[in-house]
Amino acid sequence: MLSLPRLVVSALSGAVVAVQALSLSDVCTTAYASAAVPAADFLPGITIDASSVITSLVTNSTNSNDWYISEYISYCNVTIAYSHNGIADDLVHVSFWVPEPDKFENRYVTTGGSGLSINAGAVSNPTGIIVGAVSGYTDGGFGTFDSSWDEVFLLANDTINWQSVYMMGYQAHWELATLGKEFTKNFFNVSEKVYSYYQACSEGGREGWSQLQRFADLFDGATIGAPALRYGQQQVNHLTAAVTEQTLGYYPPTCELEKIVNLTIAFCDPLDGKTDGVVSRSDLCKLQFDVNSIIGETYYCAASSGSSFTPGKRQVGGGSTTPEQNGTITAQAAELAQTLWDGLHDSNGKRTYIYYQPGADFGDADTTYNSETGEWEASITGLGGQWVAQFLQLKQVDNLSTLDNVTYDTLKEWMIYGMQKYGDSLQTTAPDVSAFANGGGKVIHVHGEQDPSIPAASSIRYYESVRNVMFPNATFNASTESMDDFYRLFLVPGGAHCGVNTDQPDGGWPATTLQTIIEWVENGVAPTTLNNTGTAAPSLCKWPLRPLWSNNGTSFDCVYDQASWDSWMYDFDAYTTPVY
Ligand SMILES: *[C@@H]1O[C@H](CO)[C@@H](O)[C@H](O)[C@H]1NC(C)=O
Ligand SMILES: *[C@@H]1O[C@H](CO)[C@@H](O)[C@H](O)[C@H]1NC(C)=O
Ligand SMILES: *[C@@H]1O[C@H](CO)[C@@H](O)[C@H](O)[C@H]1NC(C)=O
Ligand SMILES: *[C@@H]1O[C@H](CO)[C@@H](O)[C@H](O)[C@H]1NC(C)=O
Ligand SMILES: *[C@@H]1O[C@H](CO)[C@@H](O)[C@H](O)[C@H]1NC(C)=O
Ligand SMILES: *[C@@H]1O[C@H](CO)[C@@H](O)[C@H](O)[C@H]1NC(C)=O
Ligand SMILES: *[C@@H]1O[C@H](CO)[C@@H](O)[C@H](O)[C@H]1NC(C)=O
Ligand SMILES: *[C@@H]1O[C@H](CO)[C@@H](O)[C@H](O)[C@H]1NC(C)=O
Ligand SMILES: *[C@@H]1O[C@H](CO)[C@@H](O)[C@H](O)[C@H]1NC(C)=O
Ligand SMILES: *[C@@H]1O[C@H](CO)[C@@H](O)[C@H](O)[C@H]1NC(C)=O
Ligand SMILES: *[C@@H]1O[C@H](CO)[C@@H](O)[C@H](O)[C@H]1NC(C)=O
Ligand SMILES: *[C@@H]1O[C@H](CO)[C@@H](O)[C@H](O)[C@H]1NC(C)=O
Ligand SMILES: [Ca+2]
Repeated sequence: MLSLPRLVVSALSGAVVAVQALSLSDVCTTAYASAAVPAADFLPGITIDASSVITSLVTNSTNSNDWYISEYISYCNVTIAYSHNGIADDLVHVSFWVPEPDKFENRYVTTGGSGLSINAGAVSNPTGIIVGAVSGYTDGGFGTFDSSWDEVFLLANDTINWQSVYMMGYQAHWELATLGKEFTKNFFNVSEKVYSYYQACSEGGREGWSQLQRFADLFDGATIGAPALRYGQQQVNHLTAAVTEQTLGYYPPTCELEKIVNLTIAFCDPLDGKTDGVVSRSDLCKLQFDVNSIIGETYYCAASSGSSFTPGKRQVGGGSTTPEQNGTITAQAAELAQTLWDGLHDSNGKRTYIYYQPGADFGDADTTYNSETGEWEASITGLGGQWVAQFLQLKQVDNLSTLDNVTYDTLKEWMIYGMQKYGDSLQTTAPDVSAFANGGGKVIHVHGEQDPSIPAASSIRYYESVRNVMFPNATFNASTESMDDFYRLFLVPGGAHCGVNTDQPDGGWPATTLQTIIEWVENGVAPTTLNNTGTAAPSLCKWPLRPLWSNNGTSFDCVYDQASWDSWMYDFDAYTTPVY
C-alpha cells in the first residue's frame, strides 16, 4: 500500500472538490526528482550528488526483446551520479526509469548487462516499466552508459583496475538496487515495502546470481537467464572449439558444421515425441545420435560476405566472408563434433569442462576462410581471445594473436588461473544461498537448451550444486521440494543464447517470466510450469522434469527420466578442489 494515494486529493472547506491525477510530466522535473534522491551519505563509503540529477521525459517509445512482450511505454529517465569516497576521479551513473504515476505498482526492478557490459540499456529496461516498476541500470563507473568494462579494466599493461573488477563482479549492482529502492520510495511517497526484482540474462544473469549469493534482502525475486557462472571456465571455454580443431588438425568449412547441425536437429527432433522442428530433448539426442551415421552426406552453401565484429559484445556464429562450399561430411568433422560434445578433457583424459548440447549452433567452432591460401583456419572467438589476452595476461589488446602451442592442458591452466584470480569477484558459484532462501527470496532461472554460448549443462550443474550443498541429507524428492520453495529452473526447448533460436524458432522463449516471479513473491503462486511463446513448447517443464510428447504428438507431459538426468551430470575430475 502507498502511504499517499496516487491521486492528489485537494480539500477545500473540508470537502473534496477536486481529484486530479499527477501526470508523468508533473513529476519529471529536475526539482521533483532531485528531492527524491537519497541523502548524500545514505550509503557508507559513497557520496551521492543530488545536483547531478538529469531528467528527460520519454513518451510512447518501444523496444523489443524476447524477455517481454513489447508495449509502447512512457517514462521519466532520471540519472543520478555518485562517487566512492577516497578514489580519485570516481563517478558512477545510475539511470532510473520512472513509470507514469497511475501505472506505478509499488515495485523496483534492476536490469543487468551482457558480454562485457554491465547494462543492456534501453533494450532490457522496458521490462520494469511494463510491470509498473521503477526500472534501473548502472554504468558501473566505467564512463558512460555505453562504456563496457574492458575499456577501463587495465590502468596500464600488467596493472589491474581492481575497483572496476569488484564493481563489475557485484558491487555496482548492490549500490544500484539499494539506491533504486530508496529513490522509488521517495519518488512515490511509499512508506511501506517496495518489492524489488531483478531480470537479466548471460553476463546479466551472472550479475543477478552475484547478488542473491551475497545479499539476502536486496531482491524479493529474480528471473535469471543463462548466467555466465563459473566465469574462469566459461570464458576460456570459448576457445575449446578452436583448440580442438588445432589438436585434431582439422578445420571444417563453415557449411560442413552447419550441415551437421541441420542433420542433428533432423535426427533428434522426433525423439521428444513430436516432429516439429524443435529438439526439445537434447539429452535424448546426446544419448542416441551417432554422428558417424552422417559421414558422406552432402552439403552446399552459396558464397557469402561477412558481418563485422563488435569488441565486447557477445558474438555467435561466423563473421567472415566465405566462398561457395560444396562437399560431403568427413570422418574428421564427425570426430570433431563428437569431441566437442564430449566436453573439454585434459591430456590425462580428466574432465575439465562441458560443451553445448548437440543440435546447438557451432558458433565457437566457426573457421575463417583465407582467400590467399584457399584454406580454412581456426578463428579465435572474441570473448575467449580477449579474456585470455586482457584479463589473464593483462595486456591492453583485445585478442590473442595466436593459438600456437595452446593445448587442452593450457586451457585447463587458464581456467584454473582465472577461477583463482577472480574467485571472489567473477566466479559466482557460491552454492549456499540459504540466507536468500530463508529471507523468502524467490528465483526463476531459465536457460535455452540449445544455447551455443553458455552450456545449458552449466545452469544444471549450479542448480544441483545448490541442492547438494544446502540439502545434503535429504532424499532426491525431498530436496527437490525444498529447492522448489525458492529456486525453480526451466530449460527452454530449442532455445538459443538468451532468446529464440533462429534454427528452431518454434521453441520460443518465455516472455512473462517477470510477471510470474511477481505472482510468486506477492501472491504466493509458485509456477509449476512457465508460459512460453513457442508453439512447440507451450509451457516449460521445471527441472528435473523433462518434456515429452505422446500419442503422436498430441499430449504433452513433464516427466522424470533417470537416464536423461544422468546425462546432465558431470564429474569435473580434472580439479583437486570443488568446482560448483
Ligand atoms: C504510439 O506510437 C504508435 C506508433 O507510432 C502509434 O500507433 C500510437 O498511436 C502512439 N500512441 C500514443 C498514445 O501516442
Ligand atoms: C537517460 O538520460 C541519460 C542522461 O541524460 C542519457 O545518457 C541516456 O541516454 C538516457 N537514456 C534513455 C534511454 O533515454
Ligand atoms: C509526494 O508527496 C509530496 C509532498 O506531500 C507531494 O508534493 C507529491 O506530489 C507526492 N508525490 C506523489 C507521486 O504522489
Ligand atoms: C540448414 O537448414 C537451414 C534451415 O532449413 C537452411 O536455411 C540451411 O541452408 C541449411 N544448411 C545447410 C548447409 O544445408
Ligand atoms: C556440387 O558438386 C557436385 C559434384 O561435383 C555436383 O554434381 C553438384 O552439382 C554441385 N552442387 C552445386 C549446388 O553446385
Ligand atoms: C583474433 O585473432 C585471431 C588471430 O589473428 C583471428 O583469427 C581472429 O579472427 C581474431 N578474433 C577476433 C574476434 O577478432
Ligand atoms: C602493452 O602490451 C602490448 C602487448 O604486449 C604491446 O603491444 C603494447 O605496446 C603495450 N603497451 C604499452 C603502452 O607498453
Ligand atoms: C611454440 O613452441 C615452440 C617450441 O618450444 C617455440 O619455438 C615457439 O616460439 C612457441 N610459439 C609461441 C607462439 O609461443
Ligand atoms: C547431514 O548429516 C550429517 C551426518 O549425520 C550431519 O553431520 C550434518 O549436520 C547433516 N547436515 C545437514 C545440513 O543437515
Ligand atoms: C519422486 O518423485 C517422482 C516424481 O514426482 C515420483 O514419480 C517418484 O515416485 C518419487 N520417488 C520416491 C522415492 O518417492
Ligand atoms: C500464463 O498462461 C495462462 C494461460 O494462458 C494465463 O492464465 C496466465 O495469466 C499466464 N501467466 C503469465 C504470468 O503470463
Ligand atoms: C501423426 O501425426 C502426423 C502429423 O500430424 C500425421 O501426419 C500422422 O498421420 C500421424 N500418425 C498417426 C499414426 O496417427
Ligand atoms: Ca520435436
